[in-house]
Amino acid sequence: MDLKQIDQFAKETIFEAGKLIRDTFSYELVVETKSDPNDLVTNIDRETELFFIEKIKSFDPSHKILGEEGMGEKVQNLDGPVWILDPIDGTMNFVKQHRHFMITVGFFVNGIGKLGYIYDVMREDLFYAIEGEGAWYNDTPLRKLKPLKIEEAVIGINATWVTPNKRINHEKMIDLVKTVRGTRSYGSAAMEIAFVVSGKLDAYISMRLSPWDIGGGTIIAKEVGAIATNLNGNDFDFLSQDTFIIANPSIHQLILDRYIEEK
Ligand code: 2AM
Ligand code: CA
Ligand code: CA
Ligand code: CA
Repeated sequence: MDLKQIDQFAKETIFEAGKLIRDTFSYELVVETKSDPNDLVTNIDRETELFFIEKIKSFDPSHKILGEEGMGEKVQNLDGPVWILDPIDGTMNFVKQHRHFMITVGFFVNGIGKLGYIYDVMREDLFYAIEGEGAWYNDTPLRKLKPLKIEEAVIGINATWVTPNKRINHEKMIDLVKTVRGTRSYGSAAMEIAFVVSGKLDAYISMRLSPWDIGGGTIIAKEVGAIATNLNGNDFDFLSQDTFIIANPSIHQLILDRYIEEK
């Protein structure tokens, strides 16, 4: 398998999809809801996923595709070459803000992450990695993350987690928010992951994400030394939904030990 060739194909397809989104969304956006009134999907999410499926199938029909909108076949396992992709991560940002939404793509072979991409569609910024070769922000190599103290950390976290909830001890989350230097909430998991791997955030925590939200990002994470796990400290479950943390290696375990207590 020629990873360089697949990387070239992935980048071309992502750039082309990004251009299609930029060129069309201002005049033909149809917004619907999915699991709840805040869970949005648009015709462009679906069309972009279909665009990827058609491109990948003509590139190599043996490759499997797992996408958020379920337009690919049902993926039961990660055997062989598998693309895990989210055509638009941050759909609410897309609909409301017309910015801060990502295309994110991971290419796995037998469950091992080989190529990872997070593309900021409006900024035309690409974060990507090739397993074992490093990670880049556009043409600039991303450096290994430098250690820091929790008091110096800026973390991505959704405000609802510091209010009483069924899943976690929110008092400990309040402690975390008070301890760190600052918090941010961008509304796109892939964008927050891109910020952690490039040192613009030091951690990002989510109570529920799906494989396509993080697939590409975890591959970039590995190349810069960021640690990505579920909130039990184990590998994220790529065939289901799971909790998620990605963090600078100097604070990952500390956040889990001191501040995360699941009910
Ligand atoms: P999405 O925009 O692709 O749906 C928003 O906080 C972040 O969480 C986005 O990355 C969003 O991805 C993701 N997310 C995962 N499950 C979600 C859900 N049920 N409703 C809204 N956002 C969800
Ligand atoms: Ca969605
Ligand atoms: Ca998503
Ligand atoms: Ca999505």
